[in-house]
Amino acid sequence: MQLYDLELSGNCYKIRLFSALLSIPMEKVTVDLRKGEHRQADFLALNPLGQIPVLVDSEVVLRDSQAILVYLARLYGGEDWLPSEAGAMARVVQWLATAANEIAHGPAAARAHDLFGAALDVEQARAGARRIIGIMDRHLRDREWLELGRPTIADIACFPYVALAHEGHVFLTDYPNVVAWIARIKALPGFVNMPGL
Ligand SMILES: N[C@@H](CCC(=O)N[C@@H](CS)C(=O)NCC(=O)O)C(=O)O
Repeated sequence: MQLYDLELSGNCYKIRLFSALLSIPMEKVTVDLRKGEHRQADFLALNPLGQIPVLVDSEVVLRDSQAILVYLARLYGGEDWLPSEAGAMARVVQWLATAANEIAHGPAAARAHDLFGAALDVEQARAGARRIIGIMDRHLRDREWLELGRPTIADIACFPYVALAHEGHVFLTDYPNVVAWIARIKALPGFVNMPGL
């Protein structure tokens, strides 16, 4: 299994973290965005969107960190990380959508602006970040994990860009339940770090 990867990418880190937690062997292939390697024809053949991460598992080629988490969770995680029962699965998936929408356009976008110079409305991104992190903080007031009372891929998908929010100048001081949740994820056996965390 190959992961097309970059160390500073929070989306790639979701996959590095999950594969470390489940001890899934993975060969990493670095795609240097600054050199434009994601726009070269051989990479575009894997993902026409020109984005990392991409997972290649023999004939299976997947883009999007949430989709890759789903694949790995169902292949290696049994019923633990993404259960097959309809209600439980949907509760996890609603947070995968949150990671791809509110978190991507909030804290991840603010970080992309401040760290990599992405051209976007950073105040709008920061406002979006505070809104979704506030919603998560209220949700986590009486919960240890986002859903099902245990770690699932909902937590893995939402974790990186919330925990990296300070790199977009969004600080977690007002969100104690999110801070406690981050500490719980960092204490999971097999946890691996990324720069900035
Ligand atoms: N929805 C995708 C987003 C992936 C994404 O935005 N990747 C960034 C790096 S973190 C990228 O490849 N950016 C290069 C570009 O869009 O040109 C996911 O969750 O994997």
